[in-house]
Amino acid sequence: MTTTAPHTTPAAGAIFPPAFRWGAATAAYQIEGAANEDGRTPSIWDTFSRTPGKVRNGDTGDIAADHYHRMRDDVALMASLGLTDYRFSVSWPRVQPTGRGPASQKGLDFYRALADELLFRGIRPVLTLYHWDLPQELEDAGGWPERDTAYRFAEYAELVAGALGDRVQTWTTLNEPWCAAFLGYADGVHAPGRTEPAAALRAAHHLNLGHGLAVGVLRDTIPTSAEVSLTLNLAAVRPLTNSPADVDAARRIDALANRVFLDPVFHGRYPEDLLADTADLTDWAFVQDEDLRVISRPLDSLGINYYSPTVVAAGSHPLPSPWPAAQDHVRFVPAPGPRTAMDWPVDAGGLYELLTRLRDELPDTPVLVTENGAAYDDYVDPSGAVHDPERITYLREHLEAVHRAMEAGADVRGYFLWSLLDNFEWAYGYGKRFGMVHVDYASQRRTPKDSALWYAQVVASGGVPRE
Ligand code: IFM
Repeated sequence: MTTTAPHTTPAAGAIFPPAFRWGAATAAYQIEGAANEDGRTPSIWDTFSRTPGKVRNGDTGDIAADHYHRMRDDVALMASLGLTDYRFSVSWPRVQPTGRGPASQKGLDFYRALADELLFRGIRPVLTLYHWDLPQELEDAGGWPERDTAYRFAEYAELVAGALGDRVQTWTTLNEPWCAAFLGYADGVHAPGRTEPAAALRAAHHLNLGHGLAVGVLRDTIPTSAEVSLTLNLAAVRPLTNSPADVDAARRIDALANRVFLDPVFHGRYPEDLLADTADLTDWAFVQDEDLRVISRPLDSLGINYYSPTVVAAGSHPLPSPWPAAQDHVRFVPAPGPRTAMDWPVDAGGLYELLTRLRDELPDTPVLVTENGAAYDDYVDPSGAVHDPERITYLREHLEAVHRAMEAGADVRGYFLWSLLDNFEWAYGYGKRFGMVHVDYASQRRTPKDSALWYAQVVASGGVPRE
């Protein structure tokens, strides 16, 4: 494999600070495979993907990109691309089968070996504790709508922190709790596939509580120099017009997508308008004394994942919906612009908007862009290459937006491309390819796409070359 990038200096273009972190991201269920090995038990995604009609083509994560068996080669691939950081998630049912009790030594050994391999190659491990693979037994006991799940999560965090605290410097509690709560429990398009809007609000709170409890455990277990973080997929919400009704629709979605996490985590309160908007579904009595103090334990950074903006107007949308109590108030409007294979609009302005919003609202919190990228219908051509010019354009525009936001004062410390490898894209199965490295699932052959070679050049030169 020849992926080593030449050391070039970007001719003018966007030049990032020397300490900027250049990474790629993955998640356990999406790449590991080995679903039934070494004591791993089923997660909600194993169950969901086996439920007919839930995942395109009946795809499952049983084999995925077989990373569990190819980890060392995959880390070598990262090194050949020059990555400074690698963001991965730990599979809860692999390290604590069934979600309770002692750790599986084999499970922990895998992640210790991964961290060691990364460190050996000079790549910083960035560990996420929860990227949606709740042990099925915990869902059988009620899942995230149950308060006990937050305590189980803290117990699991302690096991992982005890085993990897000496190797991993950056810790993220949750990835995209919005998806876990609202796609999983209100919309039902993600595991566990429930369509219970009130339960989704409980789930959001218990994810927040689990996060806060885990922050406490991490602070007590890992070195004080370690960085503790949380990753949110904040929505860049735009009203279609400036009419009061459209602006109010945007306010509702901002509360349900953004402030339901940002406010308790950074300000120790739930937004009043969110409580009012959802009053017909719940009185929020599940928020107990002390919860908000736990949830708002200080963080060292915030991760944000961004793909495309969200445009809304006054109106309605059908049920089931991931937006509890908003179906009679909000209409979702397709944003203009070119589309990715997900049919998501390409609009880097949304990333700039989010980063400058965080600059203003959380001026003391450094930010990592922990996911950004695009799916396209990539294939290996007869010469063995994968040409993906649209992805290069997408990455260029978004990196330039990050750079513009930094010039405008946003404290952005790193960028993680989603994703290192093509992988299991949840309900879309293997039909959507987000990787900068193509995976042929039959042979498990990895082929760096043109975008990987381009990104390697960006990393090597510390900036985005002029087009
Ligand atoms: O693949 C997902 C990832 O697991 C979470 N963030 C969005 C990505 C693309 O949909």
